[in-house]
Amino acid sequence: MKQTVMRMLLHFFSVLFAVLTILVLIQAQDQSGFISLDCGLPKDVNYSSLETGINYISEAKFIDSGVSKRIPPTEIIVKQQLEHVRSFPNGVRNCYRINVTSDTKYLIRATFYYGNYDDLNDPPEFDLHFGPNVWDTVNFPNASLVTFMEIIYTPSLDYIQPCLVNTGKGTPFISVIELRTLNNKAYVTYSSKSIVLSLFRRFNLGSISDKSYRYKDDVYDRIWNPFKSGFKLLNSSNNDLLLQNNYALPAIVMSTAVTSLNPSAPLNFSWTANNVNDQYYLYMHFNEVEELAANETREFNITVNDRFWYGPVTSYITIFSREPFPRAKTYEISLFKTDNSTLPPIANAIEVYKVKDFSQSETHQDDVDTIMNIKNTYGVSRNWQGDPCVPVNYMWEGVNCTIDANSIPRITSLNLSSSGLTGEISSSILKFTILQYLDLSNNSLNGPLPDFLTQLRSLKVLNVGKNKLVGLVPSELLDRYKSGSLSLSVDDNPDLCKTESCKKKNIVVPLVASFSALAVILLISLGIWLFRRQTDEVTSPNSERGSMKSKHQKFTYTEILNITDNFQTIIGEGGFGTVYFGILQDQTQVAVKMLSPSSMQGYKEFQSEAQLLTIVHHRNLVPLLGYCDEGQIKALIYEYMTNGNLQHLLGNL
Ligand SMILES: *[C@@H]1O[C@H](CO)[C@@H](O)[C@H](O)[C@H]1NC(C)=O
Ligand SMILES: *[C@@H]1O[C@H](CO)[C@@H](O)[C@H](O)[C@H]1NC(C)=O
Ligand SMILES: *[C@@H]1O[C@H](CO)[C@@H](O)[C@H](O)[C@H]1NC(C)=O
Ligand SMILES: *[C@@H]1O[C@H](CO)[C@@H](O)[C@H](O)[C@H]1NC(C)=O
Ligand SMILES: *[C@@H]1O[C@H](CO)[C@@H](O)[C@H](O)[C@H]1NC(C)=O
Ligand SMILES: *[C@@H]1O[C@H](CO)[C@@H](O)[C@H](O)[C@H]1NC(C)=O
Ligand SMILES: *[C@@H]1O[C@H](CO)[C@@H](O)[C@H](O)[C@H]1NC(C)=O
Ligand SMILES: *[C@@H]1O[C@H](CO)[C@@H](O)[C@H](O)[C@H]1NC(C)=O
Ligand SMILES: *[C@@H]1O[C@H](CO)[C@@H](O)[C@H](O)[C@H]1NC(C)=O
Ligand SMILES: *[C@@H]1O[C@H](CO)[C@@H](O)[C@H](O)[C@H]1NC(C)=O
Ligand SMILES: CC(=O)N[C@H]1CO[C@H](CO)[C@@H](O)[C@@H]1O
Repeated sequence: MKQTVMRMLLHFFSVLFAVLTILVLIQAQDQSGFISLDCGLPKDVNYSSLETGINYISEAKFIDSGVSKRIPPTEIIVKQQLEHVRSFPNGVRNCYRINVTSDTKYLIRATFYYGNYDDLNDPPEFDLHFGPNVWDTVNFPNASLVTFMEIIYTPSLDYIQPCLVNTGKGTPFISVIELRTLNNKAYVTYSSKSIVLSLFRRFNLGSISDKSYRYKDDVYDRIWNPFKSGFKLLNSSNNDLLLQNNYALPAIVMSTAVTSLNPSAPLNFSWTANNVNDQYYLYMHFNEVEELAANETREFNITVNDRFWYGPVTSYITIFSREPFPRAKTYEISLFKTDNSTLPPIANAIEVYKVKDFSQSETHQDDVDTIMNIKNTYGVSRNWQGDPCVPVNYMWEGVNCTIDANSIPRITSLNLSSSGLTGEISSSILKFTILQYLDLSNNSLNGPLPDFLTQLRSLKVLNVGKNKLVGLVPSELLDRYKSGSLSLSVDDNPDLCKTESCKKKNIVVPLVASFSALAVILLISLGIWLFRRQTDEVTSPNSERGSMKSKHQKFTYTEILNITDNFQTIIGEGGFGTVYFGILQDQTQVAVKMLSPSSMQGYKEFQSEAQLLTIVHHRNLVPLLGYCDEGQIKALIYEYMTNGNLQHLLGNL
């Protein structure tokens, strides 16, 4: 009895365990919060990496410049996502714009593999910016190596703009951009200003294999490289006991550890700063990998450059800095066994981050949205990418900015002179609440000079000269001009008036214009009528067919099938399709040119030929009797001339 209950319980728990395992696996498959861009991959292409199962997509929709290039097949390509690059031969700064969720912590990784894609055998050096801030310099000490940069960053806006900047040392390019949302409670820094952490070192300590682990072992797709030299390795036989914290560390990484070769000596790690002004944050991850007997304990304290940092460490835990360490040339981390401990210290994983100064704020989002709106509305074809105002030396052409009281850049000046603008003046300009200077001169803007411009209270200069604006200049703008608070230029707009009296005069002009237009139309109609009468006489010996023509200009596909007797007789093969013999209901013999659907050029010609030939008839043209335009089916129906010029018919289409 007892045994059956036990067995049932065991069964229940094994089922529960299996379900939990499946749930864990399902969770591990989840790529929500991942954005994985394979740069240079042809537009709309996507694939799942064989190595990791990560779904990579083309980044073409996130950037409107650069060219797609492929690593030559002679190079060794270790990973599929490194096969293409996007290269930026034009423009000094080229930027991606990637939508993100603001106030969410992201791990953002940019990867570069040169692979001699440009056949120059000379890897370039260039800068990587992050919006208005400098992220890093990308260089390749060894052309065959993959370089990557990784930051942990919490965007305050709902987009990020990684930029590649040409510094005169070769053409910038990029291979992969990856974004992964992290737990907001992990990698917390207790600092007043929001700090960006840039990856310096990340190691899987005591790994028994030479593999790097990432997704799916790591739900956040951090890359853990093996590190084992100089230590004694420890690996656990049961990973099931792995506890989890906000860092969601991979079990495979936490199941191995290192300890010092001499059990009584401290366990030491060290690194040398690239630059003594750099500041570092350290994250150490611990997990017991041995089964301790009742009389055994493991306990240790940690010092950094001989200063007490944390202790005693006793169990599964992540230890991290709340503040960056005091600046130093080298950093020496030592794990000391406490007096009570019977076992030496261990460590399973270590991460070191360098502080990045991303303190330059991005331009006010309203201003950015407005200028993007204007760029799209008018199709402005300038190299407007990345942040419009900052860094100052990359400020957009035609834009001037100021830094407001909250250190946020704002747009104060917009010069779109001679930019081929058409259409009316867009009211979205009003969202530039502190605009002082607006130059829209020498374009083809039409419509009125709108009243709403008076709402731009800070406006000091308004130049709309050399356009096609009509109507009256708003009186408030004129008042401001007269009082000297606004420099206003409205010259060279033939139909724009400064006074009411001028407006009355203007009403006459459109009237005259419409009268003359009417006259022209009448004249043209008369001409066509005369012309058609003449040509009809030539091409239509009997008036009956003339009337049939105008009635049956458009044929249906079913009619075509009837006319050609299901495409019974081929009379020729033209460049853009086949010509069939057919007979109309009135026994007129016709040639039916079927346009092959693949031929786009053919389709354009089809349209113009159909339009032209149904209107104009001429003795030197084969008379067109009609056409068919039903979806994919395009056909032209000509009069069939037994002694006529078949070559002409074929060559025409
Ligand atoms: C990947 O491509 C397929 C079609 O090839 C498409 O249906 C799918 O939506 C694409 N996936 C993504 C994430 O773009
Ligand atoms: C990004 O977001 C903006 C505004 O929310 C939207 O207009 C745009 O289409 C998005 N871009 C992409 C590539 O999804
Ligand atoms: C570059 O790296 C590869 C692979 O690690 C190595 O074989 C090669 O010798 C290196 N070349 C140079 C110039 O360091
Ligand atoms: C480890 O560091 C401590 C102090 O930081 C030092 O005394 C000791 O010699 C170091 N041990 C090794 C093996 O480097
Ligand atoms: C713990 O106990 C075992 C026997 O139970 C003994 O062999 C071992 O030396 C003890 N270890 C320590 C550190 O006391
Ligand atoms: C470890 O740190 C504790 C304080 O947390 C201290 O009392 C103890 O003396 C330290 N032990 C060693 C060996 O440094
Ligand atoms: C060390 O062991 C002694 C006696 O077993 C105990 O009183 C003391 O609290 C322990 N110290 C620590 C830091 O655990
Ligand atoms: C921007 O400001 C600079 C310096 O004040 C000035 O030289 C330049 O003409 C301004 N550009 C525009 C478009 O207003
Ligand atoms: C405005 O742009 C035009 C054309 O690009 C340029 O000629 C003019 O100097 C600019 N105005 C100012 C104030 O910079
Ligand atoms: C006006 O714009 C045209 C092109 O849009 C340009 O060729 C011309 O030089 C411009 N005139 C002035 C005065 O800037
Ligand atoms: C403590 C422990 O389990 N060590 C093992 C770690 O893995 C290596 C290689 O698989 C074994 O040789 C060790 O015995």
